[in-house]
Amino acid sequence: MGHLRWLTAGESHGPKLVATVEGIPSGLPLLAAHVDQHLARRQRGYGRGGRMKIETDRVEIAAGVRNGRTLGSPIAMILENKDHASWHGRMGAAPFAAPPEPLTRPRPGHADLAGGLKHDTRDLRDILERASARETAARTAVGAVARRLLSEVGVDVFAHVVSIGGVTATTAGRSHEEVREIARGSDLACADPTAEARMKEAIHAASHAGDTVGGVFEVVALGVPPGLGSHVHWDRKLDGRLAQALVSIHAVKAAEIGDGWAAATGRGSDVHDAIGWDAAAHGFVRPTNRAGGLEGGVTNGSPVICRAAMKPIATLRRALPSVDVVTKEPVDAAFERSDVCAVAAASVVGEAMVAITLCDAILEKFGGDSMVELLRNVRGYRAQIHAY
Ligand code: EPS
Repeated sequence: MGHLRWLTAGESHGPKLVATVEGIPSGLPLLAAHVDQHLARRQRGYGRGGRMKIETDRVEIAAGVRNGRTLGSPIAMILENKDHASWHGRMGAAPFAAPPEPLTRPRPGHADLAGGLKHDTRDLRDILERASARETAARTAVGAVARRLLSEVGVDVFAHVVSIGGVTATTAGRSHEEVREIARGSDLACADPTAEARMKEAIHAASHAGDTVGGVFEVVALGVPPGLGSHVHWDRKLDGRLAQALVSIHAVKAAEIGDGWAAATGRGSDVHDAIGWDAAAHGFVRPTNRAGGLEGGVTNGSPVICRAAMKPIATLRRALPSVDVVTKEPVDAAFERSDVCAVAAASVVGEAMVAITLCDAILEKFGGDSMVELLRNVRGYRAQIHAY
């Protein structure tokens, strides 16, 4: 809803990625290390491509922070693309000395053809450079700022991989905290070690076949106060905002909240979460959380749970049939270094997008120009809820 405003700029092999974040109150402790830890997590994962060996993403906080604390002014963050060094003469703002070879063989599933048609370019590099998932490094940096604010409010966001290449993990019987800890230690951000081993086999087999695999990840937010979002208008409902945030991630084709698609098949009595009252704690309790923490577009105090489905990456070594956009002849789609599977990385980006969306909803509800003011408002509201 625009209480937290942010934009990224940057091409995959351009000199730098840039992110600007506006709306964070003053007085939030923020160090480059807070951002770098999540940038490093995004670069991990079995099945990543050669790019991850070249880049070790580190943020430079160029504005909006003084002496380790936010100023309330726009925060500017810069990430260097180390790989840019090998793209001189092909990427960069200055006119090229000689025209580089244009990329004319669009990859089915990538933005190449649709973007080429839209922007009237026959060098599809003009499109793919920005469409690349490299941009998610900048989103991860923005998400890290949002996470810092959320942690002051007592909200923790984590993700884990639910399936890859048709192999599904089971987390039944595990607490959210256990899932978070096991996933944090896994190469695939997966909380089921048996499934993780089979997922690696699926990635390995796809790699051998020159192919790619997708999957599903789940993002969980703990400690979310009830009452974020709104029931009154389509664009203020938090479930819709979360879905938009998740589907905007590269290669994500679907998102669900709570039981999502499965909720469409059961009866109402199977789907809805009963309401109880805990007299000792003086609070409402929900023995189940099929709604994923959202009812009517508003958080209900249960953990917020969303899932996103990522299609297999569109850059295949065993290239798919395509058409040269200049000659109109049938060709193999272009292949450049890529990932075989980036679902674990996407789960970190999913954490970032959910954190950004929740941070926006928190700023919308509690406002405040300083963290002191914001946290006072949060405390007052929590006391009000307790007295309800
Ligand atoms: C990525 C950087 C990209 C790709 C990948 C993700 O770098 P490069 O194109 O130089 O290898 O590895 O992007 C895609 C798979 C894609 O389809 O755009 C990253 O930083 O995550």
